[in-house]
Amino acid sequence: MTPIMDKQTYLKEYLDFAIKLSKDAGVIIKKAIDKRMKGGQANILLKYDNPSDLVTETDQAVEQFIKDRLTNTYPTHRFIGEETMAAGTETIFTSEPTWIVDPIDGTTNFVHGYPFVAVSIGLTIDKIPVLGVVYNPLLDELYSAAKGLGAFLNQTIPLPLYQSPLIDLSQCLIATEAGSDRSSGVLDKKIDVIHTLLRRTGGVEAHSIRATGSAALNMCSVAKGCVDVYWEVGCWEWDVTAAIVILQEAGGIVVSGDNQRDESPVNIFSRKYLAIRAADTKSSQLKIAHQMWDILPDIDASRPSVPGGFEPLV
Ligand code: 2AM
Ligand code: CA
Repeated sequence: MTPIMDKQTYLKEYLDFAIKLSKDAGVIIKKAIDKRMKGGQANILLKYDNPSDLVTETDQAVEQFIKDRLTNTYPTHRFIGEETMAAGTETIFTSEPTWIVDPIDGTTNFVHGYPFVAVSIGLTIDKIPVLGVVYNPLLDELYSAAKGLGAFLNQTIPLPLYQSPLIDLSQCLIATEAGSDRSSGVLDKKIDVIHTLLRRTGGVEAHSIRATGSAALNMCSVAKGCVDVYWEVGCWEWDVTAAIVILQEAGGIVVSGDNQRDESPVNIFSRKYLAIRAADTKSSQLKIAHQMWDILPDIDASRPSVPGGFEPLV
């Protein structure tokens, strides 16, 4: 970054770089899936010895590929990545430009060939998410955004695709996930929420529930406007940072997915996310958030502390 460049010019440079990087990473992911679907092995490992939390050698290879290119191109920038953290590196968050990367979001889908798999590349500057690229190489769908530059599908189609008033939670299509923490203290509460959302008697009787298996792609569906609400507890900053920028640039909001009723933009490290699609008024988005908060329980999703702390988005 040269000092004479204005903010939007260097964001555009970073965005072009991240789009190219996501596509090159997508080629590796696609090749690995094609090989697997022809009988090849995925070499599945269990993360943290958890049979519901899978990682493959492709996750690790793609993260290394992305990290190497980032380090070569922007040696002063910082990096937070899922597999790097899983290997024991401490997450340190500073005001420096920080790339937050999930090489494969939707690893369980990758293992099964279910086509909701994405590489997710986000960037924070001054601790604020400012850029996001989410690329699904199986469906060849690329979502991208940078702060102030808008959000796009496949670089040319402005998001959201669909827009209509947000009326009431009962008229919403809501994405959520089982997640990889299957302890009863977590899973039972999530299932209770889904039951309340669907149930007629004493419940919300919302239009329905969806789950793609990828936090990034769930949030991009909200950015598209084909899903109204996405709630998840348990995923991580690399699953959502890129998609948060895409959704915000598409007119949506992301607030905390716990029951504290905090209307400010979510802490990316909180592991609890509630995303609401674009609507004609902010108050209609907040109405839906409060309707969700009315039914959300307190679910434990603790994490190691993040040195450097967190400052809210603006
Ligand atoms: P992954 O495919 O990179 O593991 C599914 O709920 C989505 O959340 C996926 O995006 C998955 O990412 C992510 N995820 C990772 N760990 C999770 C956890 N402990 N609970 C819930 N979701 C998690
Ligand atoms: Ca992942």
